[in-house]
Amino acid sequence: MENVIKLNQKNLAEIAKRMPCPTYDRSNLKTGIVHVGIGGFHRAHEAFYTDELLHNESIKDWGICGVALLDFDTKIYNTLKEQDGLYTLIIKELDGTLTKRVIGAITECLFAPEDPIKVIEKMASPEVKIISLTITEGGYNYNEATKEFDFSNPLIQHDLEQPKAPKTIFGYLTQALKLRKERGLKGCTIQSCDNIQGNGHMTKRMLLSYVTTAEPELVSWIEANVSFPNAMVDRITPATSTLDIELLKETSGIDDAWPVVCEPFKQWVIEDDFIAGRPAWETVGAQFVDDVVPYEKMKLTLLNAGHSVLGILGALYGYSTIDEAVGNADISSFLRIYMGNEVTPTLGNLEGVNLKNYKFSLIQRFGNTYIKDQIDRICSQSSAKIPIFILPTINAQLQTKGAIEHAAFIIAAFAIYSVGVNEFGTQLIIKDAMEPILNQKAIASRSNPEAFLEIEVIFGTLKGNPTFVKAYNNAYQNIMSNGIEKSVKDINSNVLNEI
Ligand code: CS2
Repeated sequence: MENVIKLNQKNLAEIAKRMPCPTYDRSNLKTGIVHVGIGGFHRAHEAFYTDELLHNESIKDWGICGVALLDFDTKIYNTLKEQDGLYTLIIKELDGTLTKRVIGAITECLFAPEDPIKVIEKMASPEVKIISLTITEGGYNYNEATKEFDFSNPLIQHDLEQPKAPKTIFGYLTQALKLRKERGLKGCTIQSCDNIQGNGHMTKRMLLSYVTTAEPELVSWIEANVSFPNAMVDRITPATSTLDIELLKETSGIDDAWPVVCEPFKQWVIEDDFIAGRPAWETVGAQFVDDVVPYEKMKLTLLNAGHSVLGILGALYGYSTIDEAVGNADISSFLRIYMGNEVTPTLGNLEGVNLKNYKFSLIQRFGNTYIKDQIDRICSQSSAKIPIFILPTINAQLQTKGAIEHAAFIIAAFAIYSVGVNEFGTQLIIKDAMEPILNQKAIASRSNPEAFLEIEVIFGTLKGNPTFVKAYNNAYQNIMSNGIEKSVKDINSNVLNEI
């Protein structure tokens, strides 16, 4: 398309002739939310819901200040700054059509490494009622082996030594809450939007561990003045590709350096525990419930674990996207058996949820061929994901003597994946904070498969469980001797029950 228009506030009226844009007055919004972690997921989810809400012109208190916490986030910060916080959301419908719109809810952006004090002041500002987080599963600094906050992390040590120039979320929150207390201000809500079971509980426990050491006299103030609602968040948001950027230019004439692509489905189930008030997100589709824990468990152990299954097996088969993996009948059958036989018995009764439909809808969502969700994205940081997505199922099934064969197979496949090359000779891109140890143990597993289970921060006490170890060893040997395709067929053939 000729006459490509750069996305920014100045050009918004012109852009509105080409695609739906915010119709509310962005300059007139107070910042009620500080959000840390302005990656694709936040922009497809919380910022999207908030943008919908802001179209009700009477709502003026809930603009979002996006905070980029890490040096790694420089590019997204620069992009959003240049585009006045605006970006395009491209929803890839199941039939391949694209629904596009400009999202305007992020009205300010801050880059923490450049000016930490500015971020702390913003978090402590009286008009801010919610500090929300998408800092990834690994960002909570939880040690699976000790079940405690990990004080050995050098960044945490840095924050304890230099509290006014923190690097971690815990350092920032502590300083901001301290300021609120000293200034006699009200507390606020800290709202996790990450894929963690009991994400609010986890945030509170990890923050209080840090504060107990860093600022012990702040602990009771936090307990009385800060709330930490649990929430289940859901929308598949693959990494944006250069093709997405080019296509947006060609089809809509919009030059957006970093649009976000996502699936049509979205879900947000939140506990209604917002000590300083909250946006009426229920008017735009969020659900407020008293206890979100069962919903979280369902989503983490079916959707996110399902992703990991497809990602790890898919990589060993040589696929590069999730729809390719689920499109393979044997992998899809493996996933259905895992969900039906191993995960479902651990979920108990989920009131109001049709679990069968939920599982079917997941297979359909994974199969959206337009999303092209990258296996590399799904497999990245698996060392932080597996303990949350898959281990709870294994542990619960071991306790009730339920089936664990497919789960053990996934862990064996993960060990084989972590060598970094599949049986067809394709190099696997392993993006993982624990990559060196994963690789070292994966190589040691070639002669002694159990070596991989020695990574306690991922697998906890699993290596001491003979039932699990036996199933794991069988799966490992089977994959190594017969190849991934035949061993998946074999393990499926022993089970009838799917979904
Ligand atoms: C994925 C999630 O990162 C992952 O492994 O499972 O990003 C997933 O796409 C979202 O949680 C969907 O809500």
